[in-house]
Amino acid sequence: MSTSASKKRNLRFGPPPAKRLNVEPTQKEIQFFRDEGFLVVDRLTTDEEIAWLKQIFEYIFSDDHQKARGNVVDRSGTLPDGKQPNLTQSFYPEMEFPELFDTNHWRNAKRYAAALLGVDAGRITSWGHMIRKAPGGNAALWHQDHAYWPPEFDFHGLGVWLPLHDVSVEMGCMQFIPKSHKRGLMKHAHQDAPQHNVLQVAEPFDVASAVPCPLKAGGATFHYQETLHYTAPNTTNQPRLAFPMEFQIDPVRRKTPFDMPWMEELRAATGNRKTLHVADGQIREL
Ligand SMILES: O=C(O)CCC(=O)C(=O)O
Repeated sequence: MSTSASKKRNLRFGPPPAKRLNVEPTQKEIQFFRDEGFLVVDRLTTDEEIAWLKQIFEYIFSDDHQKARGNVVDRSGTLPDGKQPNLTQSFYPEMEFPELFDTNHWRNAKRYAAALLGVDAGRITSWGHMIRKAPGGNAALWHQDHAYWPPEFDFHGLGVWLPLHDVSVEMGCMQFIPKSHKRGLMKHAHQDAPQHNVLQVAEPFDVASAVPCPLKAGGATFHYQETLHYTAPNTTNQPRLAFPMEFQIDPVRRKTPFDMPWMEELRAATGNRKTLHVADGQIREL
């Protein structure tokens, strides 16, 4: 990504801090990811950059931004009247803040993604989302990311999950089922009304094998697109702020779509049959 576009803009929170951090995976980390389907990296970005990212995050979830752009979605499911959502998500912050591509976080995550996926970095694009789990916020139930993607395409990608502070199990850090990525796409079901599009896996697996991955600020986890993962309800009195990004090669159309009845239920419930793909801030219909 070019940085010149963001330099010409009037940046609300200024450019990312100048301090550079370059990290790349060791052979041992690459092998671990391929065997187990996930990886914990203690340092992907700097404390200074985390503080800068946090300002963007808090602005995106603020009432002012919500009134102006209205793009924060409630992932808490069907709430009784008047109850405030406790799990909210905002998609594609990089479209409004392309300076997110000028960060240590993005450069390092992309370098890791290319090595872990075993593809040239030039073939990889990315998109992000931000998830705010307020105190009392729900669990993200066990799922594979691939279950959210259109059945008509093959994907090869991973998620990198960056919390904007230290994160514990009780706050909702990531947890993974080792080797679950080797099971391929598993059956999923809607946890709530299909239009809310909140999925959980609907096949047996060994939940006792789950590996919780608490992190210090600046660290991140990586998981393959078919790795089962979960975050617990936030039982602390602090909101949990996470900035996950997906790194993928271009989707490839399949001869026969995957069997994903939950996707048909979503399409029927919303009437939306478009398959949109976001790649480095550019949106296109597949
Ligand atoms: O942040 C969360 O609670 C869930 C995140 C997640 O499922 C993901 O990034 O793939």
